Amino acid sequence: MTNFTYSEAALDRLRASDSDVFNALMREEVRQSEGIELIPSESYCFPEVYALLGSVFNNKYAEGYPGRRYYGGQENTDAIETLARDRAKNVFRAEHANVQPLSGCAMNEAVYFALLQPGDVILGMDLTHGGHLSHGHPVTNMFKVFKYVRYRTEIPSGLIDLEKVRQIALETKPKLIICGHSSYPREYDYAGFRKIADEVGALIMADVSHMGGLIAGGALKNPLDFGFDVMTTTTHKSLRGPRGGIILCKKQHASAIDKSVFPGMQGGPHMHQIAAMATMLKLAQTDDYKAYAAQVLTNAQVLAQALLAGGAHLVTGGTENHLLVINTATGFGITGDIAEKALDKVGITLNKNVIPDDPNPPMKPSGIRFGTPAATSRGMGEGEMKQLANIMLQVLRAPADEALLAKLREETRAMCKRFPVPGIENGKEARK
Ligand code: DSN
Repeated sequence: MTNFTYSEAALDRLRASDSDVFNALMREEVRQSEGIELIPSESYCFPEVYALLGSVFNNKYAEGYPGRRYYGGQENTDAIETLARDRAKNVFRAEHANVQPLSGCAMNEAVYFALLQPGDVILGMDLTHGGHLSHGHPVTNMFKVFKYVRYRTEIPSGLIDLEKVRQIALETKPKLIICGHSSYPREYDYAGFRKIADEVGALIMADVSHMGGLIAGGALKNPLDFGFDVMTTTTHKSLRGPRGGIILCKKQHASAIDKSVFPGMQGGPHMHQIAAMATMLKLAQTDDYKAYAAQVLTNAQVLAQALLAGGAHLVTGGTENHLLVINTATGFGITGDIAEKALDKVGITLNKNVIPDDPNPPMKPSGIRFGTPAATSRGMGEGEMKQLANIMLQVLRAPADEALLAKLREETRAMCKRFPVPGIENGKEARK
């Protein structure tokens, strides 16, 4: 075995002791290698990340923060957490960084509890218009604690009307306003949101989980440059790191944020995750990374133009970031679930998605959502995006044509062979 992702000895042990899980792992490597990943919140982590996630840092308890821990033996954990915090501050031009959140929802919840009291009003984007679950959806636990109010996008433009956001803020007097989304294909007007927050005396936070890597690479605007109080980002999406979250904030919020994460929300931090974050944040400062971030946006533009030319109806008419939402119901007469399944058959993975004011239910919505970080991180460029759009259009026009789908599956497989997934280049061949 010459694969880079896991140590050979550990893998041999796994094969011997649990062939069920070993085989699932091998199948997943093949699935990821031979298909084109377009889920916009996914990407392929740097190979170095696998090395650290599979490392002895997994074994260490480290409650507390560098220099103030509750257990001994912290000389190396202190070193990596300090590196991760300093690099995060440097990459995002932040006054303070907390790198301990285990993942996205816990990260945002820690911010709410740090800055607010139960019952306070939070203004965030409606999930059915592109917002995120952790910004106050009624099914979440946070909905029982805080009072969430929502802004929406306009129909038919699909864009946020800032004056409407201002009116909601004036009426509801939020203590915190959130910019952030999971399916809004446009840049936010951070300066405009900051002005509204100032007018109503609210704190302002941006959850840039989808775009963290694009901000780090200088391809998109950084909310912290607009005086935001807090910015959160997960680390496993466009950033290409381990699963996890980072909270960046002004110095005045540092102590409240740190206490809210530990001991408020969590116990022992996942030090293997933090080690991998530290390395990811070093790699995020390279010229290669800047080129990757710029290419993610270029690829999204090329994909958008080719799909528009082929008759696709894009929500907002295009994209300014890494993601696209297509109304498949109006453009192709099929719901998003049918599109998702047909595309899956040709090796293109994306997700069905509601469109703003969707007349259809979430499991049979009117659209699909997809993006370019993963394909870009394996080296695909403009030519591949045009080819991809062409394949997608054929599938969307004839989702039940099994012979066509089988032919297109071979085309995507051939394309994937030319662009190995970082870190599992030799996986399949090596283990035959
Ligand atoms: N599940 C992620 C997304 O797809 O947007 C966010 O948590």
